[in-house]
Order: sequence, then C-alpha cells, then structure tokens
Amino acid sequence: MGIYANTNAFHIDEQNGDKSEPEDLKPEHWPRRTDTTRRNLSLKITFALLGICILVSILSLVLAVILVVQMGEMKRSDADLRMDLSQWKNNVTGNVEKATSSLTEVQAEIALLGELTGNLEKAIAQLSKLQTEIPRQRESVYSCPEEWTKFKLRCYNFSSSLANWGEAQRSCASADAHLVVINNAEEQGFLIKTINVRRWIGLSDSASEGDWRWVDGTDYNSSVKFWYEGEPNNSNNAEHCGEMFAEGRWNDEPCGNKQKWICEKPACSSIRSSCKMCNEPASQC
Ligand SMILES: [Ca+2]
Ligand SMILES: [Ca+2]
Repeated sequence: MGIYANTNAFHIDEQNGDKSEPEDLKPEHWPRRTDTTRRNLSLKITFALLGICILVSILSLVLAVILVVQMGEMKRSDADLRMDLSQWKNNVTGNVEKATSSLTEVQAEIALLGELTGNLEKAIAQLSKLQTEIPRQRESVYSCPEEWTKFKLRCYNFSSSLANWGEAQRSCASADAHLVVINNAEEQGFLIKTINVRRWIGLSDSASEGDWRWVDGTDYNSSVKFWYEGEPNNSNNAEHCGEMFAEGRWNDEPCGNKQKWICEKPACSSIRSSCKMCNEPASQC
C-alpha cells in the first residue's frame, strides 16, 4: 500500500506540475524499501528451503521404502539361495553316496574277477599238467608180455632164431602179432636203436611184382618209406620180401632166405577187464 500510495503521490505531484522528487524516492526512504525486499527474499528463501526440506524428506522416504523393499527381496533371495544351496548340497551328497556305493560294488566285482582269474589260471596250469601227464599215465597202464619191448602203445619182439619170411610171419601170428609194420619215423627210429642185424619186416610184393603191401593192410603208397638207395631192385627178379638192414634202411630180399625178424602187436591195457595183462589175445585188448 505504501508503494502504491507513493506512486499515486508521485502522479498527483506530476499532474500538479510539481517536478520535485517523490518523498519515498528520496534517499532517506531507501532503508525502508530494502527491508521489504529483504523480507520478501527471506520469505522466498524460507519457502525454498522448506520446499527443499519437503522434497528431501519425500526422497528420503522413497529411498527408505525402496531400501526396505530391496532388503526384503534380498532376504527372500538369500533364503531362496540358502534353500537352493541346501538342495544342491543334498543332491551332491546323495550322488556322492551313490557313486561311493557303485565304486564299492565295482571294487568287489574286480576283486571277484581277480579271484576267478587266479582260479582259472590255476585250472589252466593243472589242465596243462594233466595234458602232459595223461599220455604218460595212459602209457603206464599199457604193458607188454615178457620178452616183448614196449614202445608207445605197441609191443615188439626181436627173434633170436632164423626163419624165412613166411615162417617168420607165421611165428608172429602164433603170438597174435604180425611182422612189424613201420608207420612213422618215430617207430623207425626206435627200431634202428634196437636192432643190430638185418631182420624181416612185414612188407612184400609176392602177390604182384612192384605192388608192395604191408601185412596188416596199412596203405603202402601213403605211408612213410625208408628204402635203401636203389632199393627195392628185385635183384635177379627174385626179391619179393622186405627186410631192414642193421643200420635201418630197407631192402627187398628173396623170401626164402633165413634170417631174424621183428614181430609187432598192440600193448595191453591193465584197466580193461577183458584183457588180463595180455594173457588174452591182443586183438581183444
Ligand atoms: Ca607199426
Ligand atoms: Ca633188393
């Protein structure tokens, strides 16, 4: 009101032609105007501060609310994490227990397998031993009559008397044997070690020249042969019976010559009831 009053006064004075300076514009009135401005400024500052305080309070409240909400969420998250961790721990523990159990079973199976392997190796060793033992045991239960020599499962008799080839074959037959038939190199080797004079063997081509036959029917063509070099030569067209030289090789010789001979027959088994230590004919053994 003071300001407007001073303004009106100024206009009245101006209309009145009073060109003098308004009273309120005079320096003596200046402090009064400054106080008003200061009050207004102070008021504005107060309102501004008040507004700022309110704003800060609101912001603080909002922040507090957000913080509380976040803390709640963090608590829930923490609880969830703890629960997940607990479940994971339980799962891991369960899996570890299962793995431990499986490992124990596998270890037991490996131990059992090792034991079985050991037993199998022992069985194989025993079987191998039996494989070498059985032939020896088998041979041990076979025997030959007195004055007969056993080789493998056969019996051999080396005559001390002399006879032609036919007489020699009949002599062997009387002992249920035949003139020796040489089936393999082993048998040939055994005979070489045993004889020291020429002897008849069970080979002849009397029926047909050149058609050599073994007395027991063994196939001549597919059998081993140990003829002396150049034999059989059917010398003088008169050699139809086979003999073994003292050194082992074979020769064809006139069948009527008298010389020693070799008989052969199977060995007898002592475990067969039908054959009592070769007291019965060897054909029944
Ligand atoms: Ca033989
Ligand atoms: Ca000859």
